[in-house]
Amino acid sequence: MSAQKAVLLSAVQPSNRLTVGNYLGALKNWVRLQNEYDCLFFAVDLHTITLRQDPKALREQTYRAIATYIAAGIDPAKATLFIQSHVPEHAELAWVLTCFSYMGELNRMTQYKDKSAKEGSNIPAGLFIYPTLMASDILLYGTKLVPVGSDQKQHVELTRDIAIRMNNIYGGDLFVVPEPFIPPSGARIMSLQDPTSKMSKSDPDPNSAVYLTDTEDQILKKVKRAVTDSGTEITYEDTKPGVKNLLDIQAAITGKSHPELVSSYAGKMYGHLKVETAQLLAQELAPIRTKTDELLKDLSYLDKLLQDGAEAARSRAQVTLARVYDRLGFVPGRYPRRSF
Ligand code: ATP
Ligand code: LTN
Repeated sequence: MSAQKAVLLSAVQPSNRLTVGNYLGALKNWVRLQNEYDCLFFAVDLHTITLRQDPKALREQTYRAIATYIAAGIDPAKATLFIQSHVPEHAELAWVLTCFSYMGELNRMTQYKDKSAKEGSNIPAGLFIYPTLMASDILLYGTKLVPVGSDQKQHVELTRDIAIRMNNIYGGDLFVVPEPFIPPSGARIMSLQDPTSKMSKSDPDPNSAVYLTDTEDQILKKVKRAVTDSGTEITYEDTKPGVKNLLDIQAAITGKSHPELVSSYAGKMYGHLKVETAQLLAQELAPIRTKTDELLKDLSYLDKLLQDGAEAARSRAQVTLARVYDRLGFVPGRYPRRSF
């Protein structure tokens, strides 16, 4: 970590095992960018309770998420790794930001619209204000870059709006205004069962997603069963979302361009594309799966790492929260009296 490097921050909800969508849209890019930035990566357990979670599963998945970050290539000696609920400043700043966000803008969030539509008449209020907690995660650390999949772009834009709004009232140096980093390929991996909707770890159909815990056999079965399109020719077009999705997965793993991939499949069948995509996935994910399982055998190592991570994160978060409370006019209590 170096003070001169800009801050990069991202997180995943431990609401289930991670999918290859989370990996290609987020994690893989964290690994690519980690050396150029001062990085913080965490598991957002406070976010997961916007929908009901099984406590035992949540605990296991939270450890697993952190272990997966390391297994995927995040260097715990360089990045700060922690669990959101271990740093209470996240919930505290979130309250402030909730008071500076508008019902109308929260109501326009597509993730809220999608998730609340599945909840019937009892929609948890947390689901509605969820983006202000995410804004808090980001603004607490003076974050410049937020690498996420394209579904999260809207939340990062809302974070920018809230930051700019508060900077205009309380001084331009209150918050650093962050930017999203959306990868050129892999930003939106689609469900294997419905290639018109996003692959999601909370999809109840396990065949819709490749999980990072899946074995080579399971990956092959799922990808072979993936819904493709009518026709036989392998082209990269919106009218063939199933084929397009498999090509996207390949592009995100190999770094090859879509035209390059399409031309390599000239005269070949969908079956070829499926088997080769499955093989690429299996190759990429096997070492991550093995390393994750290894790390999960030693929870005391992870606990120590997470405790250090939370301490490091807290001392940074407190500086921001103290500044915000001071600018708002709160009487200093917990934090020493100082003039910001
Ligand atoms: P849930 O189903 O619980 O909402 P999710 O699978 O959508 O979960 P999140 O925890 O919301 O995952 O997202 C973690 C990160 O992974 C975010 O950066 C998000 O943009 C990215 N991501 C999630 N799904 C995909 C996907 N299908 N393709 C690319 N990136 C994705
Ligand atoms: N809302 C995000 C997860 C998330 C996040 C963040 C991502 C919570 N806080 C801060 C980047 C930066 C999601 O993926 N659903």
